[in-house]
Amino acid sequence: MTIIRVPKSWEIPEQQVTSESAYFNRRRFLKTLIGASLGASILPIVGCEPSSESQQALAATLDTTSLKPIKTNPAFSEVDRPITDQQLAGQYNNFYEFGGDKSIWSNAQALPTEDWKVEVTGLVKNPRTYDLDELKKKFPLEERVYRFRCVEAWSMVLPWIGFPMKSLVADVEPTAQAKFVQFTSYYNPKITQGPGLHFGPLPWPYTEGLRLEEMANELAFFAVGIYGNTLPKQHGAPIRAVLPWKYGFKGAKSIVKIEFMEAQPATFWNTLDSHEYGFEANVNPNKPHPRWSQATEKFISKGPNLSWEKIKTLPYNGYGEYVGSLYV
Ligand SMILES: Nc1nc2c(c(=O)[nH]1)N[C@H]1C(S)=C(S)[C@@H](COP(=O)(O)O)O[C@H]1N2
Ligand SMILES: [Mo]
Repeated sequence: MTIIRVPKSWEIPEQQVTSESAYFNRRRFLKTLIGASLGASILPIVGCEPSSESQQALAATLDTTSLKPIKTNPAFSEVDRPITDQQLAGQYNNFYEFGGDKSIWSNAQALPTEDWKVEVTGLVKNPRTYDLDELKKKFPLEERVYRFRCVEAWSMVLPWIGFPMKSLVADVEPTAQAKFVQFTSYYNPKITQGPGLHFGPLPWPYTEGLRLEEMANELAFFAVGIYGNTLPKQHGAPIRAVLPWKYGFKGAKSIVKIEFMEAQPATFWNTLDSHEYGFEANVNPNKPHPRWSQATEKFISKGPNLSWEKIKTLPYNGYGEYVGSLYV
């Protein structure tokens, strides 16, 4: 007999199977269908509260090293919406190297983050490999509260800790030929299991990219922390990209390599489906995704239990004054 797994009520449901996740969670989708028809009658109703065991397990993954005291950049100390609850943000993740459903937070604990190194290479005057402590010492850390908008029309507000990408750009000095940058995420098929079900090969490792002027913009940020602590693994420890005017998939997690290039680099989602995931991927309420509108988003507003609030999506996710001039 097949074991039907009905999501516990405290688990955050997939709001819909849209294409970013559709590549991966067909099996889950099928299970959900079966669950919907059979589950209610044959399985006990699960209580409304998370089991204290999983709640504790989640809390333990969020209990990383404190980075306090940390100064908040006054230009980014708040937005027009409240900061998302830490426990919600720490369990509602996308990190497809660790699966396609919402147990990623747990699976991602297998990521080995000790002795992390980031190789900076390509068209730069000073190519070099930084270890993480060096990066943190060299570039003063600050906190920034940013809106975060996934291409699948949900959003949060997150308090990142890190440093502007432009500081690293200045340190390595791209040459005149450098026009683009590519970020590569950690990938080891022995550790990152990857999603179980997919029709074809996936273009691992996860890569993303920017134009050099985008990277040098004030907003572009490398995060090494969140909520006052070092990054939990599920958020892309120990260093990930945060680009608040772009859809969330542009923010590569667990970066091991940064390469400066002349031509536009290949990226994970763009390689899978260039029609649905453009390279630029700026948040734009007037440009629908081929299969859904981007005019509104579901803001994950309260915690620790999930509650969605439907709000209007802002051009450039509300950051037009910083980045609008890059796109005229
Ligand atoms: N390496 C890697 N980076 C990734 C992803 C991924 O699957 N792998 N998912 C992206 C997507 S689709 C989103 S919405 C954000 C989610 O970040 P969060 O889980 O910290 O909220 O990470 C982005 N970075
Ligand atoms: Mo996303």
